[in-house]
Amino acid sequence: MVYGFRGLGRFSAVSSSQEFDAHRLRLDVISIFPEYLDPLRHALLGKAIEDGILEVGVHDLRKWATGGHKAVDDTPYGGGPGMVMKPEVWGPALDDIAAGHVVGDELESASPHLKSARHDEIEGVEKRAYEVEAAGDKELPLLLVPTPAGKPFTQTDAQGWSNERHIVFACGRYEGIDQRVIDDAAKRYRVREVSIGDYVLIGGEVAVLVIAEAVVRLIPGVLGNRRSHEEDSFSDGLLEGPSYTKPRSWRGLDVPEVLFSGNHAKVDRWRRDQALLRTQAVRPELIDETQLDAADRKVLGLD
Ligand code: 6GU
Repeated sequence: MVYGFRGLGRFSAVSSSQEFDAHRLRLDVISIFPEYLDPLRHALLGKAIEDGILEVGVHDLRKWATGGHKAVDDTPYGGGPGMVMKPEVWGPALDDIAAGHVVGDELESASPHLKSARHDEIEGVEKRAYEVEAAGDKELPLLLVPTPAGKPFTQTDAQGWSNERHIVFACGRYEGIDQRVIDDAAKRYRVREVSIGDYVLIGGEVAVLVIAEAVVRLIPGVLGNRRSHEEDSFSDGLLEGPSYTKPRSWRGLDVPEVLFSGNHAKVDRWRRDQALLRTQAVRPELIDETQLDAADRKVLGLD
């Protein structure tokens, strides 16, 4: 694993508890391919880390493997192809991370300029475990288990999870994780098995990147402009229509005239029409779930 930085990175000796309280969301990810999670340090998520809104810990499952071969999987009972991830490895990993007994592997922003001294590099400072702050004490952390057999992940989930304080992702590979791990984890977590769509990935890592980005961008302060999520596709149950910028004419293609009218009501109506028509063409099933008024129905050619 090559991270720019390990240990309790952002915390200085003098202000560690203060900075700890400032973060909005702690994400821990357990995976046998921790380097797959490097993109969490980039762009929007890296900025959220830098701003102290987000903390990310990535953990190599193999650290909890025992025995000479450090095996994390075994053959399935009942036969069949593939391998199943072992409960004796996952159980202690999830126990340790729920209890905050894991130090290190925190991801820093990929941006180099804010590097401060490592907490455990400062003289006289003991390495210490991640601690759950007051607000999160009573609520169990949320355990998300990406699997194609899970409940479909939606924008509504992203909105709800953006208010969480501690989310742990358990990335399975191969044919999955022994089901008893998920059942047992319910003692220490609120557990959700989630799918990001009707197709099969090799493992949960890419799903974690998808879910983390969808969740973190909704945390107040991560995106500057509040309206930019109110108008997101799905926020009103419709897909967003087209957008345009300068120049007004490009390669013989003109920006629709209405956008220069200066009439906000007319522009809003046009945008709604475009959203309705695009949704009807691309995702007709979403129209059935949308509140339509007489003007909407007319545009769609209903009635
Ligand atoms: Cl969340 N995980 C895996 N492994 N495959 C998937 C998925 C998740 N969602 C769709 N396919």
